[in-house]
Amino acid sequence: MSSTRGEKILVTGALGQIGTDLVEALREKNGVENVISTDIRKIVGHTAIEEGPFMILDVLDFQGMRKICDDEGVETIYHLGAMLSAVGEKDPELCRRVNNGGTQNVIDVAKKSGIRVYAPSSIAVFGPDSPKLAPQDAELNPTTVYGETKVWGEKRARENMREFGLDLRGIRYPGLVSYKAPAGGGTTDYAVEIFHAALDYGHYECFVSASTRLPMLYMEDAIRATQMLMDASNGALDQSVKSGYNISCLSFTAKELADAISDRVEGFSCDFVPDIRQKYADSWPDSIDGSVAERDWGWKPNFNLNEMVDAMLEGVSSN
Ligand code: VAH
Repeated sequence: MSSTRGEKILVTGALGQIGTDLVEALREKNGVENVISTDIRKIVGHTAIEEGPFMILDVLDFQGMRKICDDEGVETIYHLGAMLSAVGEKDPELCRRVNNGGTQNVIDVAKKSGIRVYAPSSIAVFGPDSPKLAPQDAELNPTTVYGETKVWGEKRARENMREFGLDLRGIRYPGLVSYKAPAGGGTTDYAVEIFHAALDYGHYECFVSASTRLPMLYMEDAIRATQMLMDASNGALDQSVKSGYNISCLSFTAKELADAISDRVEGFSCDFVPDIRQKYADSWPDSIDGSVAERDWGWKPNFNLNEMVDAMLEGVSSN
């Protein structure tokens, strides 16, 4: 890895909710020209395209991925290209093909060229049999296909780390709340949509119940956690969990979020009309034990619920 000029980085799924924020942060740290954003489609006017190098890349295109990495001298891949829980449940076979196939391609390209990898996992790895405060080391019996693919990815990463010395790191992201890009077909998308609805219409019909409590995190914290993990020395990390670190995060109910918005947006109202996504949310823990990540690489979140709501309302208003 380079020491001064910044790393040469490839980002898959760069136009999505996480990618939009992560590409900005990586370009600020490593230099715009060192961060190649890629996605399966183009979005005209997207910052990741307008402000630096972009290429079309399908994560299932192994040869195409390898060619870009060879031609550009890529040192690190941030692999974000995947299908999330709600869209994954609509087409389970495609979800497995994209999520597992994409991760396998990234692993195969990376281990051939000594490339480091960041590949996020998710709190969706936990199933209904997990304690509601999910420990780092738990039985992982997810009931969504998306969750299955994340368990598969963590396991494949561990196998390739043992057999080939691959350096792949990942965080079990909770629901992520951001304003720079729309959420992309997940169950936690309600926590993003509600802000736009509050400011545009003064009302939101929430697709999970008022009492639904989930682990959540403001995107600025998620990006900082990602960079802290990737900057940590490998020796500091627990090799048995580094492909899927739990991290301390927020835990709030849909009603608590709606109430916090109502306190700030005059006349805002929210109805709770659960749909099929309630089933996915109910299978996940309420909160996360992030003590191992705190021990290994010092992770603590900055934003509490009120600070997140203030930042989101300001960001949505100005964006
Ligand atoms: C989803 N945002 O809702 C994702 C997340 C915890 C779930 O990984 O599918």
